[in-house]
Amino acid sequence: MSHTAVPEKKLKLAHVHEATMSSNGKSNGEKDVWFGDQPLEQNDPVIYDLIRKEKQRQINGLELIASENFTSRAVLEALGSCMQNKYCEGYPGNRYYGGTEYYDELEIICQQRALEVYRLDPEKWGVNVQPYSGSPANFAVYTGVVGPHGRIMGLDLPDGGHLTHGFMTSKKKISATSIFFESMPYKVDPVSGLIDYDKLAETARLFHPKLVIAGISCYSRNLDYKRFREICDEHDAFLMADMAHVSGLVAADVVANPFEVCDIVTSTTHKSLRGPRAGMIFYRKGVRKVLKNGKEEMYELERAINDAVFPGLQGGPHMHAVAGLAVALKQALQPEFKDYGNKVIANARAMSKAFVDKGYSIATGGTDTHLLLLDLRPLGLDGARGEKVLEAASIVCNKNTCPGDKSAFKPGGLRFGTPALTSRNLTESDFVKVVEFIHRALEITKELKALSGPTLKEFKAALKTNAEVQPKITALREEVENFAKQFPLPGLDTM
Ligand code: DSN
Repeated sequence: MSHTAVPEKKLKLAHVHEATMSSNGKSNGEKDVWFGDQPLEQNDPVIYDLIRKEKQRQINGLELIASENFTSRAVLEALGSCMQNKYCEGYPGNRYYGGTEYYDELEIICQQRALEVYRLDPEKWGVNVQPYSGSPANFAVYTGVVGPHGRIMGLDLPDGGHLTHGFMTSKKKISATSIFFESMPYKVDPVSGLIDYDKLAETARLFHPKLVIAGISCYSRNLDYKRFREICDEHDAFLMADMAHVSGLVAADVVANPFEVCDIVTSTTHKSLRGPRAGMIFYRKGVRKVLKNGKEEMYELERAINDAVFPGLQGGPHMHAVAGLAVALKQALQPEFKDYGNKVIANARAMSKAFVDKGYSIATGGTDTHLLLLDLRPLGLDGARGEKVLEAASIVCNKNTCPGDKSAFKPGGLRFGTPALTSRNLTESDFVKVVEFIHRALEITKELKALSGPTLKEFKAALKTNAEVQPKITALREEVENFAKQFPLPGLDTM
């Protein structure tokens, strides 16, 4: 509907609304049918109240999900801006709708900042900042570069890979990336927990992948990108890094850098990068290699990837997210961001050491990054029970498979990450205290497991009703919340 079709009365109401509102939020006399200027609190108290409660939960709790973070007030303001109102199909200078002048400028600034953050030469690298998030970004790369039923190899999900790296089980192709592309996973060594690169090389010699994914969802060690490169080169395959988890750490230059040897790098932007929920795809440009006859083979990724994002898979980009991303990238260019990256890793190491000091087992023995995987199997516990008790104590993390686990549905461990709490300025000694809280919750988990029936359902029911553990959980939650409240949350003044 064109705006001329909107009844004039409605448009007028949007303008006169403030003047005609009484203190109880009702309009004086005229029936308010448009609500254009009404604050959320008045316009939709139900949703307002849910947001208020969620904000309180974020303030009171200890957020340890490795893929989450607290973005800044400036990013939240950009996300909540009028930039969300506009359709912008196409790319800068070539849009399908009018009125996109400022969006072209915005998208170009965002692209420039993205290249600058990762110290990339614009002659050799390009970037698409339109993907809605990491999963669409990965799917766009496979669509544009690999093609239908082309062969991909990614780290298996139970071994720390991501759904979109081709996940399937023996019974079902679960991710669309294993339905529309032919997927062959590689794995970690079940004892060391480290990626088994020799086995990956051996399997690749049989499978001949078109693209190998170096990326993780739960793996705490630096990836050996050079080894991945060697494996790809044997098959003339593309090497794609999915740096979603570590994109902030790569920006801060405190972990292994995928850009040195990869052809393509995808990412989300809301994890360690601390931006809005969105995605990016970086691709190489120029000469790919010099052939034996001296001719140059060029990269042809730019067109393939851009076309796959739009019009291949997406419609209008979410330009408010692009605005938020541009803001986050500017923040990532500041010297303070390097400091943040160093602290994220120092805090993860402090957490890992504190667990080991208490006799716990950490997959791979420690961490080089922002996350660690606590193996609960030696204690006779599992991730699902641990996660539930921690949640009851306002400590938020997620159950995760450990090396050697047979199924993603019965995970033996818990994944913890430090990006979010580092954004609240917790230091290494604070994280040692956090480990103390987690230890107490796991002691309660052991006790409750012995008292409840054998199933998870019985355990969950007992968690709500058991008279012996209830007071312990309540006391722990109070301590956790009092501790958490000392650390201000970024963006607190925005809704
Ligand atoms: N859910 C994210 C993670 O935790 O790794 C990735 O999509």
